Amino acid sequence: MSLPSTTTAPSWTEVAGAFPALRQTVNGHPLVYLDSAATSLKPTVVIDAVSEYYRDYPSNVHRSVHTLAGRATEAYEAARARVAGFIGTRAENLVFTHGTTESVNLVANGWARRHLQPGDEILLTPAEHHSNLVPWQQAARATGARLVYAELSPEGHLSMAALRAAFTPRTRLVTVAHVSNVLGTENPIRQVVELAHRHDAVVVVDGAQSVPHLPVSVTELGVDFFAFSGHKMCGPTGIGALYGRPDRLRETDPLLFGGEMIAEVDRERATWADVPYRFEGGTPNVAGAIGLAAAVQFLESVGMQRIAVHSRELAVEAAERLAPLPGAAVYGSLANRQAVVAFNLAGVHPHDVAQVLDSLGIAVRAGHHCAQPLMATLAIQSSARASFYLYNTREDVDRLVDGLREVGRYFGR
Ligand code: 7TS
Repeated sequence: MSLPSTTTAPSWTEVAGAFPALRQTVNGHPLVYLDSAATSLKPTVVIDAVSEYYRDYPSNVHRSVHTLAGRATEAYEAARARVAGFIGTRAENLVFTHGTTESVNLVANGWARRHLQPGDEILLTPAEHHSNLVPWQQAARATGARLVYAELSPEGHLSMAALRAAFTPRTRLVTVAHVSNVLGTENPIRQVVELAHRHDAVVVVDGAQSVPHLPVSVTELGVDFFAFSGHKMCGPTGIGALYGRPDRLRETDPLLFGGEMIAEVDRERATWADVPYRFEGGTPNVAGAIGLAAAVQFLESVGMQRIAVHSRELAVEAAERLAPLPGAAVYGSLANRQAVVAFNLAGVHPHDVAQVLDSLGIAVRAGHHCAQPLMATLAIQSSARASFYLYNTREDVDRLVDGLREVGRYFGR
């Protein structure tokens, strides 16, 4: 179903009805999808926008003059403008990438390797997703820079005091997740930026878990770079973006060299196209960009403020109801919690938790969540994780809690 084109926001029942994947049973039960932090479901409007491109105007962009190519180019650039507007910036500051991982790699390779010197420091936290950690390890190795960690507070929050204490005259770059994919904590990015800029350090924010859930303005946050993924915000896989402040993008080297990203090429050398095109070497993911723009339009029609409140309420309710279950440990505190609840049941491996829940039609993730340093900090190997989004309901929380009671019975707890 596409959403009604009224000016009033759709009800949550109408929203859930827009996601065809929810119209199925899994292992004999209606699907409860609680793995949106890994990837979200896709609404019909997104699937249709992608199909329409492939069906009606499947052309390359920025080259041929024929009508279909013109339409594809127009749609691709309109998508850039819409996605940029969604995060509070202009099209020329938005680079399409294949997702957060590529966006961070672009900054780590193109900016950090060019600007960091031996002994410079990259400041980050132990809660980073591997995609916002390993690229910095590599950049540090290549430049002789060092990684410095600001330890988390006892509740698992980014501690501004610890961050402040970790700054030295050599701190050149600070990188943190906007929202942790394990703890669900929203970090105070504005304060981080204020502190970092006072020390002339560049701020790179991993927005993979924030852009899907919160109204975000990169301009208001004042960040230098901001990375996010389309597939976690109702868009297709294989598309995402990097925002860069115009001056920062101009001092960043491209990651991919070849077609599309050049101005002129002779036998010996080449010059680069303008920002942001110089960062999009090769044929881009045209369908992905068009699908992501449809996702943004969909999210805007529901309202980001409403989505933020909705998924936070469900996560907080889940956390509050899980905590008293026998042997339950819920990670992270309720304060600042966004849509994610990571937990363990004593004596039950999280994979077993996920398996039993799956047998009841409930999809959760189990594992280290690509955050092994955080697992080590929490002194656990892995956890189960339920993550909520705009199509989830109170009944889904009931089903999760009932499912976990069943897990407890199954394992004799
Ligand atoms: N950063 C954070 C905070 C993430 O949660 C993820 C993906 C990434 C970066 C990487 O995004 P990608 O689109 O480039 O893969 N997180 C998860 C997760 O929590 N479960 O599966 C993927």
